Formats: sequence, structure tokens, C-alpha cells
Amino acid sequence: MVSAAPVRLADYSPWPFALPAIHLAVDIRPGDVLVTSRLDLEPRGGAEALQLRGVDLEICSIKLNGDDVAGDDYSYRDQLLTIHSPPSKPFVLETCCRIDPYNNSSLEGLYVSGGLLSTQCEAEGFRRITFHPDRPDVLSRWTVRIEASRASCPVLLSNGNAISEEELTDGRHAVTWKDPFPKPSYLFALVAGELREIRDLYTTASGRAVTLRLHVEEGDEPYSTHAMESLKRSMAWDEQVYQLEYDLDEYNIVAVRHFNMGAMENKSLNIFNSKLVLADAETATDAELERIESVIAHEYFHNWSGNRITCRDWFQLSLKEGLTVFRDQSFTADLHSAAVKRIEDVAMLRNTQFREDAGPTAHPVKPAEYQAIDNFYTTTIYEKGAELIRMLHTLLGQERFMRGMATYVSRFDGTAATTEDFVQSIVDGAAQDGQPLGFDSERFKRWYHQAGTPELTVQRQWDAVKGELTLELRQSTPPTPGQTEKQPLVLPIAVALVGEKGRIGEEQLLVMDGDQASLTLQGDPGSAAPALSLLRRFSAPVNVQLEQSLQESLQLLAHDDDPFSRWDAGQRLARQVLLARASGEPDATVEAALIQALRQRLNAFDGGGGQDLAVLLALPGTAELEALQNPVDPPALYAARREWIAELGRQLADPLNQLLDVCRGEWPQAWPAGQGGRSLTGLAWSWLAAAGDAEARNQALEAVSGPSMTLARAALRALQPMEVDERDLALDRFYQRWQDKPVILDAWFALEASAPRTDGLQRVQALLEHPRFDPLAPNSLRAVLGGFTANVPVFHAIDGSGYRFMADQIAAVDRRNPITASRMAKVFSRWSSYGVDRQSAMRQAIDQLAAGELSSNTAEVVAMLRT
Ligand code: 0A1
Ligand code: ZN
Repeated sequence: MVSAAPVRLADYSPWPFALPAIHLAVDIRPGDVLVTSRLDLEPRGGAEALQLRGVDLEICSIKLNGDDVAGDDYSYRDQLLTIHSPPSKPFVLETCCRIDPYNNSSLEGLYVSGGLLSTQCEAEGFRRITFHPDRPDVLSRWTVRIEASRASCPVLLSNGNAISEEELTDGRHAVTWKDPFPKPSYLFALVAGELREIRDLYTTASGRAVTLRLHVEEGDEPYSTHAMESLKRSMAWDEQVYQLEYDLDEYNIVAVRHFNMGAMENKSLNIFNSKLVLADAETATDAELERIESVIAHEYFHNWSGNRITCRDWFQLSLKEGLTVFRDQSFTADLHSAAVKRIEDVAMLRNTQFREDAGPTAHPVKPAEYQAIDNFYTTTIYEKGAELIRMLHTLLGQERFMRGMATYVSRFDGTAATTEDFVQSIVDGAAQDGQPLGFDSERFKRWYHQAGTPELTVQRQWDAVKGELTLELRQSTPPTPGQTEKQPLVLPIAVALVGEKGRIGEEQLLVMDGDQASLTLQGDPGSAAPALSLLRRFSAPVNVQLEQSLQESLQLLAHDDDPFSRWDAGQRLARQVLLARASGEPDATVEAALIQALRQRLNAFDGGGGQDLAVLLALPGTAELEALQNPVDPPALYAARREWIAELGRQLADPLNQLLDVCRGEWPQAWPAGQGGRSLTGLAWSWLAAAGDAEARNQALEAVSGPSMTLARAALRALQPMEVDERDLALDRFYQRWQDKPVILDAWFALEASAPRTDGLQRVQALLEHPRFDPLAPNSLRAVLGGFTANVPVFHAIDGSGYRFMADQIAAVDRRNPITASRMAKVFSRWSSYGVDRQSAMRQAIDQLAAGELSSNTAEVVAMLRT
């Protein structure tokens, strides 16, 4: 294993040069690309040598102020170009390098995807294109001239505005782009190839006409409407809510098949994973349509939170990501259902971020060091980062928070900032009204540095005579790797009492910032103890330890006015049921009560707004259940879930069939309408089919050939876990229908790989050799290998065969694409929570991986897993 020296936040110092302007000339030829770069450099004092980053660059020439630099005057080793004695006055450094994007499978820097040349520079990909400091605090104005053959690359795109086009000899042409806004290298982008354009126009609030262009492969044009409409909605929302307008005349989005992540916010030239652009009701599910809308918004919102104000260094990554996730969550909440969105976000947080925070790769929202920054594009940086912004919003309220945002933008526009700059701006802006802040902002900043999910323990006492409920609260955060001592954090805790007729009195916001706090809530004197609605809207990202009786959970489920708390009460009961079943001792009382409560909900439903009911009925995620089991037994949890679904299907057959009748009328409605009906349909098919209902299986089978991708995929999900003929027929029909559409076929690969069959491992192997499987596309890899790890009985086979197989696959992917491989290696992060056999089998698989030659990305993750 190779291990590079870590980069430390504490070692930050500014770059000793300014780089106000960059001119790039990119000459695209059939076998290679020549990149000539002219850097205008201004020494800022203190620098003896000029050091620039460069990876896999073949140097053609290096000139300083027009003269060749002699071989003795520079060196290029260990990915660093050093000019030993640069001038002490401003000078121009011109380098010319040859690069080979045609054999670049890492998908970083410049690479080829389906005949298209495209870039990915965040975080440190620009150094694979030319020599550059490649750090986010060096901002420059860029001019980029791209030259290529018109036949193979009719479309040539980069950031900013196209300022000139040239017709050259030999069928070649060139386009020059100029971006007036200073930006760091990670926001540079270039795309060249044959693409079809979909064009639209947006007029900003102040009257600027912006040309919107979406670029897709030929034949994909009809699937671009949803993305375009989403973009326009995002632009309007940011104007209305944040008073932030778009700042250029052009906005481009390109869809590429081979992409390591979801999408990238390059200034005015977003590059998207094609699965997050191409969609309509026939080809994408409702959930995918909503996700596309939110990712389009996320990348658009980065124009201010990320591009106009960028990060000083990569330790500040959450400055742009946490804030932008918070903004895209608010956008979706405003456009659709705020309650459903909050519930979905919390479910995701608990199942991914809480798991990360409890395992060997736990790290703070602002890490103190890293080896490969690519490993820190995590749910902690993104989703926990967004929760920190949300808490600031909760503590300050909308008006004060927005004043803080305006202060942040006016202070830091055009610069590279830190998370401290952000929090300070928010509190300074908020405090302009002269009112006390209401919390200690220095203590709040601890959230950025402390890893781990806080535990909030609550005890209470009910004084029936006075009608007062007194709460005693304690917080503590369990130790995480490298951080044993933890400090108390600022926790905004929204609470209320709930009686048989709903909420009693007003909601209160307790701001806890020490180890302990107490609070008294006024209820009705002389009555029985009311239910406690704690952490409403999930006002702080913590785990709650509170003893709640079955009766209390049922009361909250039925009468709480906070939809999140109602949902949470239902989830608590479902967790109890599943954990009891997994331990072999089903809890008949809780099961009967929960089924009764669900029956009432189902009976009361008469159509419309079904999404609330659908989230309420959804079962808790596996990760959440695993966090509550010791040792974790994945097959037992899986079996418990399947049995419980079958039980629900048996006991609730009548209301579920009535539900199907009500929902059928909503099937044809176009998203976002009808999604509740379609979700509930999928749920009913799944429960009824598991209970052996042949009619439900038939309905599902038919839907696979129908006009709605949402219903087709719901049908496949319902049938997939069962050994029935309809399952194989359904999967086959889906394959036949969509075999020529890779974006859609990935769903089939994932379902096939996760289908629990006795010959599961051989089948997954066969999928990896399937003619439609593209080993260079991260989407395909994630579909098959991600699907495989979700195949509980096969992946977790007690003999360790699933783990060994996965370790081999990760090693193979690592040789081509370290970013994707190191993300996959995190599937082993739970190894120490399993029973002895699985524990040692998984540990052996990790050691097997560690023994091979790994990229520094994967080596870093594997090293974390082993500590
Ligand atoms: N900044 C992007 C995410 C992203 C990060 C790294 C990438 O390549 C290694 C690509 C995209 C976002 O937040 O959308
Ligand atoms: Zn982002």
C-alpha cells in the first residue's frame, strides 16, 4: 500500500503568487491533445521557487517571459514542476504539454466519454490538464481557445461567453471563451464533441436575457424538457428567496455517460451524469424526476454558494456543499411537500450519515487532515453540513438568517472564504436588529470540528396537580477515531406536548449548549401525562434516548401536528417490530397495535396527497436497524423485514385492495401530480405480493410494460425478492424493452444483482461479463456491485465468499478509477459490528485488499477501515 503524507488544515498558508489571468489554448488532435497555458504571475514576496502541480503531463516547452527555461532552471518530479528562481517582478510563464485523454479511465482531468471529450476538475483534476497551482484560493480570469476538427467536434464549449469563432484550414475550427468572473481551476470546464442542443431563454428579475443550452447525444433531445424546466424553476427560486440572480448571458449543461459523481457546477458549464438529465415519465421514476430537479437546482445554486464565493482550501468543502444542499433542500420543500421532504432527508441522514459518523471513516464536517480529498465528498460534508446550516436557520429564524446570508454574500463575493467567515457573517447579519443572538456562536462552531452523532438523553417527570412536565436533558458525543474527548454542542431542541386532541400549548425551542439542561412544559392540570413531541422537524441531528411507551408512540402517531414527529413515532414502532422479529421473539402487542394504526390510516385515505401516507407506511432503513442491533445479523434483519411485509400484506389485504382502487385513478397524472397514488400502489403491490396474492403479482407484471416508469420499477421491486415466475418474466420484459438505453438498463442491472437467488454470486459474475455492461461507466459499476452488496444473503454469506468477491472487484476498479473504487471500499466499514464469523471474514477481505497495490485514494480508506 502506498501512503502519501497527509495535508493538514493547520498548515494552510496563502500561495506566494497572484495569478490574475490565464490564457489556455487547447488543441484537440486525433491521438492526443496539446495544452498551451500562459499564466500571468505576480510574486507576493517570500517565494524562492515557483511550484506548480502537474500529473501525467508530457512537457513540450517551458518559457518564461518568452524565453525557453533551461533544463537546469526547472525540475518536474513527484507531480510538481519547480522553477527554481523565478523573477521577483510580474512575469509570464508559458508551458506547452501533451496529454492523452483517450486513455484516461480515471474520469479526472480531460477524458473521453462515448466519443465526447469532457473535463472533471474538482477537486484536483486540473493538474492533469496543465501545470497550475491547482488550489481553490488562486482565482484568475480565464480565456480559453479550443481548436479541433469540425467533423468530430462541431461543438466546443468552455466557461463564460463565446467571444470568437474561427474557421481554419483542413476542416478545423476554433472557438474562444472568456469568463469575466475570477475563478479557481476546479471550476474550469471544457467539452468538445458532437452534441445536439436544446435551447431556451430565461429573463432574470433585473431583465438580463440568459440563453439556456442543454447539450445531449443525438436521439436524447426528447428527454431534456424536464431538466430545462427544472433549471428555470431554480433560477426563479434563487431570485425570489435569496435575491440572487444569474450573472452571465449563457448557461450550459452537458450530459455525459461516464462520470464519477452526480454533477458538477463548473462556472456556466455544468457537466452532468446523463442519468441526472435525461428523463420523462416513461423513462424515469417520480423519485428520479424529483432528484433531477434538485440536482439541477443544486448545481445552479452553486453559482453563488461555491463559484462567486468559493472555498479557501478543501477543508472548507462544506462551506459550499453544506450550504448548497441546504438551499436545494429548501427549494424542493417549497416546490413540493415540505413535510415529505424533511422526512425523506432525515431518513437518508440517519441511514447514511449517522452510519458514517459511527464507523471507522467518521470525520468532522471540517476535517483536520486528509490524504486524498476525493475521499471527503461524503454525506458528512454534504448532509450533516446542511444540518448545521439548518440549525442556524432554526436558531435565528428566516428573516435574521437571510440578513446573515446577504452579509455573507456582500462580504465575500469574488473571494475564497472559510466556514468561520460564513458563521460570522450569518451572526453579524442576524444581529443587525440589535436583538441578542440567542446562542453562543463560538460554541456553535464546534459542530464543524467534532465528529460523531450526539446522544441526547431525556428523562421526565409529570406533575399532574400543576399540569407540568419537567424534562432533564443530557448530551454527550461518543468517541470517534482520533477524537476521544468531546465537548457539548449547541442543540436547538423543538418540543411540544400532545394530548388526545392534538398539541397542548405552543411549541418551545430549547437552546441547549452545555452537558445538561432542564425545561418545564405546561400541560393540563389534573389530566394524565401528555405525550412528548421531542425534536420536532428533527431540529438537531442527534440520536435521542427517551423511553416511550407504546401508548405514547400511538398518541403521537395519531395526534401530533408535526408531520415529522408523527412519522418518527411510526418508525419507532416499526423498528421495535423488526428488531424483535430479527431476534426471534416477535412482539405481538406492538405488532397488533401498529397494524391497527396502519389500518386506520389506510381506511381514512380517499385519494390525493398520498405521498404523506406513503412515507408514513415506509419501513425503516436497514442501516438504522443495524445501528440498534448488537452484533449485527444482516440476514436475520432481512428475513424479519420480508416476514413483516408478508404479515402486513396478509392482515391488511382488504384496505390495501381498496387503496389500489383509489390509487388507480391517479396513475396517469403527470408528475408531480399522481406521485402519491403511484407510491402507494407500489407499496400495496409489494405487501400483497409478499403475502402470496396472485392478483397483485399479475397487476405488477402488467405494469412493467405500461407507460409509467414509476409503476414499472415499483412492480419490479415488489416481485424481485420472490422466487416466482412473474419475477423472471418481469425482469426479462424490462430488459427487452430497455436494452438500448444504458441509463435505464442500469436499474435492471441493479435489480438483477440484488435478487436473492441461490446462485447469486455466479449471476453477478455473469452480469459483469454481460455485453451491455460497461466497466468504464461508474453508473454500471455501482448498479452491479452496489446491487450485489444489497443482496443480503449472498453478499453476507457466512463463508465470506461475497466479501472476497467484492474485495477483488474493488481492486480491479481501483486500477482504472480510484475515485469510484475508494468510495466502494466503504462497504466494509461496518465489519466490526458483525458476529465473529462475518467479522473475521470481512476483516480478511479488507486485509486482502490492503495487501495489493492500491491508489492513494483507496489506500486511505482501507487504512481507516483497519484502525
Ligand atoms: N461539486 C459537485 C460534486 C463533485 C465532486 C467531485 C467530482 O469529481 C471527482 C464531481 C462532482 C457537487 O456538489 O455537485
Ligand atoms: Zn455541490
